[in-house]
Amino acid sequence: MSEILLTGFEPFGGDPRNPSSEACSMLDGEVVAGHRVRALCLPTAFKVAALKLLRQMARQRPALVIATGLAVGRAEITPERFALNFADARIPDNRGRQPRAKVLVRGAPLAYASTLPVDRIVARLHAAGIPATPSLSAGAFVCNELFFRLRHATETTSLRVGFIHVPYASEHVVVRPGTPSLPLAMIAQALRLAVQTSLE
Ligand code: PCA
Repeated sequence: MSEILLTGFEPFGGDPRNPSSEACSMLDGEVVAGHRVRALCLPTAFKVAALKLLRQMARQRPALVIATGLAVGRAEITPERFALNFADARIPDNRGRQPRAKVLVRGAPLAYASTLPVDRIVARLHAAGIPATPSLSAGAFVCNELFFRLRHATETTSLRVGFIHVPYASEHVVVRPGTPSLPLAMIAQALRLAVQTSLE
């Protein structure tokens, strides 16, 4: 059976949990639209995360790759439109690296568009009563870097790949009172629908 690769990140920035990897693991092993979902948790670290993802893709040869991460402060599920060839970290990553105003890949385009059907995903989530909106950019931290390297590596292929930022999970919000959040089960359902929509 062909496979879908779904990735999330380990906790970072002092937070004890990261809903992105937790929601992905909730889907691990599930069959969605005839494809087996495999979840992978990536280290929140520049370069290392992308290396691990690309290695897994070479082994697994998935039919679709959706990477996800936490965007603290966002209230909705946000499929990203563009990956930027740029890193500018406000905080160090989990290995202490903090690139400031750096080009990621010299000679590569300034940006790549997602090859996921971003607007159809958002419409599908709205139809399911899940708050969602397209986002222009994944920022300039590890999530954007992963998305950029993923797009760069697949530019000459027909593989659909993209990135979705998720809000804080309501189950974790006790750590950050007042932060916008969605229940983990809703985040997982959003990812399931995003996979389905991307395969249509
Ligand atoms: N969010 C961070 C990195 C890991 C994660 O889950 C980001 O938005 O870059």
